[in-house]
Amino acid sequence: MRLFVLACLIFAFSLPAQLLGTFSEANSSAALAQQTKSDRQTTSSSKQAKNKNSATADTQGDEPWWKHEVIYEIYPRSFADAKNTGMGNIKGITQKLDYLHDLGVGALWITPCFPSPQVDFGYDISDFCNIAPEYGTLADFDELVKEAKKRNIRIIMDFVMNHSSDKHPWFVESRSSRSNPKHDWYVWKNPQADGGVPNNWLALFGHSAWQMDPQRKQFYYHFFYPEQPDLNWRNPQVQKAMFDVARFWLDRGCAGFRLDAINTLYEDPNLTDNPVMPGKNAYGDPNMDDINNYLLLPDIHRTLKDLRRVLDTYPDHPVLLGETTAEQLDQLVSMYGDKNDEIQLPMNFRFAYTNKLDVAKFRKHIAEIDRNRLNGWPTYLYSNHDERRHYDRYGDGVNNDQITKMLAALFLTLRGTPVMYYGEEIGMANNDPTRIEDVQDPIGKIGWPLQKGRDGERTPMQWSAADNAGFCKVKPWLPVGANYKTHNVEAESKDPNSILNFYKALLKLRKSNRALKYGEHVPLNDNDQNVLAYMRKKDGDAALVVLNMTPQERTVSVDLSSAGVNAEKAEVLVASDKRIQDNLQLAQIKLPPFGALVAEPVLAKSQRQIPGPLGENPYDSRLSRWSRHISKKTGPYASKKVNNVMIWTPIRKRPLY
Ligand SMILES: [Ca+2]
Repeated sequence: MRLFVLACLIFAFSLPAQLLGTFSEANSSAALAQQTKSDRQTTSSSKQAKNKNSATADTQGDEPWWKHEVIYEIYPRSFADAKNTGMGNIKGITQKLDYLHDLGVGALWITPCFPSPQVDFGYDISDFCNIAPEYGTLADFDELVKEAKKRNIRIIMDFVMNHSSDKHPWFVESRSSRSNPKHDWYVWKNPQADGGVPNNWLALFGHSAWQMDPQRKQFYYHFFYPEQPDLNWRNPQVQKAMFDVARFWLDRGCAGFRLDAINTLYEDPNLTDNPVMPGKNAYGDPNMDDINNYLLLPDIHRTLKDLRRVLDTYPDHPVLLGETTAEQLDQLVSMYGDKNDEIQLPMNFRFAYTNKLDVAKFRKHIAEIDRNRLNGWPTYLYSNHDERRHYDRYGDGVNNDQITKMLAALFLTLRGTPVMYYGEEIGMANNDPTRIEDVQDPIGKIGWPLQKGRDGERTPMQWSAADNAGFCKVKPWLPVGANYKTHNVEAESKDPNSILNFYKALLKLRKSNRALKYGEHVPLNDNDQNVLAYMRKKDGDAALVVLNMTPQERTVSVDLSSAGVNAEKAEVLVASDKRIQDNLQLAQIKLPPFGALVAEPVLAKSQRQIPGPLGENPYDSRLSRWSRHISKKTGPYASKKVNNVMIWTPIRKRPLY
């Protein structure tokens, strides 16, 4: 996705008058833009235009796309319904590509839309190489890839490696006898002497992880539902068959995979019992430490390296985005691979699990992953189809919009790749069922009322204030969120202060601003428990981010000199609130409650520009006007009289450090 703000064409016929000023008042494009700005929007656009120009000169343009594009997760059942069936489909996504392009995201991760009995809403797959009829056809998928590519948007598919549906032909064959060619494609074990289950392992969705098959008179293992038998990854034929699945989608133009539940791929071959902990879980089972079947066994790294080698044979840097819910930092970091040869983007769930605006905690999470021992690229997210929407998780019920904006400013300005969840850009809230009979998600049915399931975060995208939020005209598969009248794409597109337009401004800025794109992360004000501040800096450019995580107005002082930046002022790049004024004094930045500011530190006006060598007169006598051509090539000029002769010099911006 490459949505650039139009560059400001400032070299109009008024330019000569500007150039005839004194040396120190010579005009750079930024200065001209400053003179014409009338409001925050103008400031933002001008700065982005300036930054776009500097991005043009990037020398790091060969970096893989996934370092700089934002990934947007789509739950296809709920995103867009092109057929008015009450549930979303592939054609619906294609129809919304212009919206996604305008938003500024660069890749779509689409959760499973493969043929499936829908026991686990698509994560029980009965054909890995097809599209489910309710979502469309392979032709629809090809059309989506083609149309997305036109808009510089890539498609990432969900890859469920751990298991298939029990209706998949592989499992049907495997369970048919103990001697068929696929008898060892799943994890089969004999009962214990008393007929009991092989060990005490529990399924994530409740009760024993072992299911007796009456035909084979053996148990098969399932980490999730019994309808989702685990594949046996110790069988090389399984690996080959699954890597062929990966090639199938890569050959169709898929830009990579999100690896579902990758931690569950291998189990302890000795079937060691898990330690039992005190108390019971939401399903009434004993609490357990799943160390022997939810463990990053060494085998996983061999498989991931092999998979990465498959991807690396394709052009344009296909990516692996991992559902890596490791509790220990080092487990997470290990997923990059010891030579960065496994998952490029292991998702860091620490933001998703932080439900408090705790400045110290955020600071710690960022530092840990930003300086990880393998120098792996950080990946951040707040919400997804399994996690409650962060609009509610962090919201205080009063300032949810401001809090959502502030959190957006955080993960869209960090060094790393953010993964958005559809609808977060308009402030969609959870809409949890209130009666068990309304629950669609099976875990909500099993675990009610302690576990209400994941329906609440999977409600239809809110496109407008029309019935069913403009998603469809029939009853949608889940009721739309309660705030759809105010929080929808149509309404927020028209409101310059909406969450949506704030996301758009940040998404544009992070592409064009060199410091945000390439800069190192420099934490600031380490002891502040109320305001999170940091800087991104790169080769003379810097961007400052200041986030008020409290409901009180805060005034902070930011000293950049320890990071080698001597600026005393800053200009707003993007701000969450109109009350945040430009021309900021770094010693006294005032932020409203939950205010968010992204600013560019600037030198004092008299220090901003330095003269270059004596230059030619940019006045083009052949054209009898000030040549835009020359000015564009050489930059702005300044003039001064020496011995009554006008001398012209190109000027350039003095680096901040
Ligand atoms: Ca497994």
